[in-house]
Amino acid sequence: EFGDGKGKAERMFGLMDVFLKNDPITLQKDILDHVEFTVAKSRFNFDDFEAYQALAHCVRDRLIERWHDTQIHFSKKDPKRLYFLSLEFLMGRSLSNSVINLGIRDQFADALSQLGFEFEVLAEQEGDACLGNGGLARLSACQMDSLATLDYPAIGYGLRYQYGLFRQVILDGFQHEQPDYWLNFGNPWEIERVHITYTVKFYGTVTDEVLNGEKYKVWVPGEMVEAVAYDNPIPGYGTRNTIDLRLWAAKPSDQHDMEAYNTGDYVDAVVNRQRAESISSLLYPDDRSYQGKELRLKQQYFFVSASVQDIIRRFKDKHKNFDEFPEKVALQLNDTHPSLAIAEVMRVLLDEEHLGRKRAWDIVCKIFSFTTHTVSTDALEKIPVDLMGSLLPRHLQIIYDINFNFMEELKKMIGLDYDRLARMSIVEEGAVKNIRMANMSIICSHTVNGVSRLHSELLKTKLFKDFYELWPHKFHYKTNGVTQRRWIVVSNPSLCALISKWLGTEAWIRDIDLLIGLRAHVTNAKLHQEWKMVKKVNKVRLAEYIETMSGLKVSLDAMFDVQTKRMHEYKRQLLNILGIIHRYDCIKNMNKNDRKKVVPRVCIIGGKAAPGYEMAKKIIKLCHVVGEKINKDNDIGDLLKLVFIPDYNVSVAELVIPGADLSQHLSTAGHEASGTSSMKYLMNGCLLLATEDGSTIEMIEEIGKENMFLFGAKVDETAALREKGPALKVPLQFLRVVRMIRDGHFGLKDYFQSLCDKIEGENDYFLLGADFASYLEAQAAADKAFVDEERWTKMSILSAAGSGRFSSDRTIQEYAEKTWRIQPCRCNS
Ligand code: Z16
Repeated sequence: EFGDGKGKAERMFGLMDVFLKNDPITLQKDILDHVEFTVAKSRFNFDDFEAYQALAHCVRDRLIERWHDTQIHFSKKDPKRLYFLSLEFLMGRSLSNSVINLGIRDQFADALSQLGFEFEVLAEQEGDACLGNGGLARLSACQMDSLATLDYPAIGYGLRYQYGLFRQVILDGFQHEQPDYWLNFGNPWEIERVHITYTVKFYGTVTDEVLNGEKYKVWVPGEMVEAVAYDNPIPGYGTRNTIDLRLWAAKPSDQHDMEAYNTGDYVDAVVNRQRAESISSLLYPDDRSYQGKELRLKQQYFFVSASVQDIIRRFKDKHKNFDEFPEKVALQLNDTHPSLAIAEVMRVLLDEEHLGRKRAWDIVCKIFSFTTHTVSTDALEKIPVDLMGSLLPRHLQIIYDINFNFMEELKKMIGLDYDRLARMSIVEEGAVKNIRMANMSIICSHTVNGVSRLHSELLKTKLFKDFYELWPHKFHYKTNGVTQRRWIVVSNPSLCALISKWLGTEAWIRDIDLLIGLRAHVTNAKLHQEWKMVKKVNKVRLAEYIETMSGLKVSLDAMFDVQTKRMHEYKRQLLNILGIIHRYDCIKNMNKNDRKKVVPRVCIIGGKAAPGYEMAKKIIKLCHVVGEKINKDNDIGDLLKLVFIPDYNVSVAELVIPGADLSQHLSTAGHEASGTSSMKYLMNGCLLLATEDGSTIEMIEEIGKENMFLFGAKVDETAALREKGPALKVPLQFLRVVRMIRDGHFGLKDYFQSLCDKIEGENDYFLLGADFASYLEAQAAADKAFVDEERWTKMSILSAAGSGRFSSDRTIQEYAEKTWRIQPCRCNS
């Protein structure tokens, strides 16, 4: 890794000028060289996309340079490393983020303008890397940015899907899914490592063997697949540190099925080999339901096995035995998706390293930490035992073994409470036996983290109560955060400049606590003026996008009221739509004079529904039919518009969030583990209309109730409301609005009946009826505040100023100090 000997290194340094240069002349030359030699176009004739490609490669060179320095530095220092295991990373675009973090955005912009190109225009050429579903996946991406920026020696591991999350296309108001074959145009942000490969085994049988008088298990696999590493450099901001996100792709193994070759059917054998690639072919688009699919389990094990081999190889490069393993390795499980890593580490230590059960178990217990992202039992992953036994026979044995020992220990501690024993067992008994991945993760991790304080309380009192009572010390929380680099600096350059100007420093980009400094100027008229200008600029940008996308012209004087997130019943997009119908109905019934007092609104909704989630898809269709009716109603004009933004993803979010005046976070209390979109809106000075759920509760502490529009039942009130059932008082307006849908006011009468059934009477599990009156009050309060421009601007400034706690830098620092126990390792060269 270090080259061979001093002489060679010296000769190398003599040849190059140490670092790549970033003056405009060098950059222009480098870009043109990439046009000619990488993109293979004439330097006198290339279009925007080709310019983007050349530019991207130019940035890539600089990333690789720092990446090397960082890896060599880490390798020399051999610090304890964090291995962040996640099946999903929602990275979005890389160009702007990279040049900003490298600190060379302006130099590139200059160089490009001299070549006749505009940086912004080229940046728009890049497609999103959508290797994840939603909040959980974007959280991983934000956390990678913070890990790099804070100089932590960390590596992310995941899967290099060939198809990212489906593209959402709306046809006649219905969602259709299209495959996202995102690698079609090449991916300059990854480095293929043809020599970093590991063999991953599946199926087969386990036999007993004796070695030096000791009995060992030997797994004879039935199938082998090769994992190839693709490294994605993640640059930190204000540091040379550039860390690695290593994604694995499946390739046929040479050992795959030698049998087939011997039978003589060469063509069939080669075609069959190719099927190995299907393991990393696609991302599952359901964000919280598990169907016990074999391919999904294969994906989980594939990426876990390759990562664990890589981790152990790296450790063994520097250490003679496993004594120091727990002092050098921290493994973070992002939800239960990578939790097979527990059984895999156990298997390697037992069957391959022959450490013996006690030592292996001792190591496992010291290295894993687990973060859970859900509040609902239904969302907890379960793997049918039969499936596990056929795909991973040795792992099933190990899991049974861990469970047996745990059950024995547990009996000693709690006695023969069979109900509780059954609840805590890793194995769920029943018609189909299942492995409960969450139970395994809790039992084998030293720490279990929730993603907000409320979430953690719910874990302790409900979801994992039995475990909390047994091991209270294991349970913690690290409230989620998002990175201000992407969510302010990249996506909202005007706000970024304004903040730096008023704080007199750019240091807040690394040290978010400084944002509080804005409070000192909260009544300053000049700041108000500039703040409103920034919002205007972003609203113009969003309005233009809406117009090109839907042909709809929207008024910039209207309040831009936005709800963007995955479509889910618990997130209650339906409540939003019912509120819009109510507003429409009210305006229709007003006289001219009253209409003058109406605050004009542009309601914007965006989000994908899981392809198999009927109700979520109906909500999308409802949004479209209601929007159609309202937007075509000339009598209403600019007073109300409803827009659905199709294919909501990271790059669309970067455009929508800065342009929002108000954002809605409507989950029924107790259902959103944290919520992270609210943090992005908050940082961008957007006001929040929200229930007291997830991380919103902590926002109240930072921003103050008086600067937010809160509504709805609190978490400890929901159970009583549900119990009331039919006796629950629901406002007349609610019944009226639901009736309008039922009666076919917006068409598709029959299609929407089932949707209406779900929110009426006892079926209204998510309490839309119960919260409706309070929701309308909060909306009215928002209208009132919006009319008072000065008050609104003040609230907006205070929202951004108080958002510091919700930076992923804070989250990561807490994880590093309290859970992973890792130290920064800054590369200065
Ligand atoms: C997901 O994005 C989340 C939870 C989950 O079980 C599965 C997926 Cl794909 C979300 C939570 O819903 C959200 O509250 C939280 O902020 C986010 O994970 C990150 O923790």
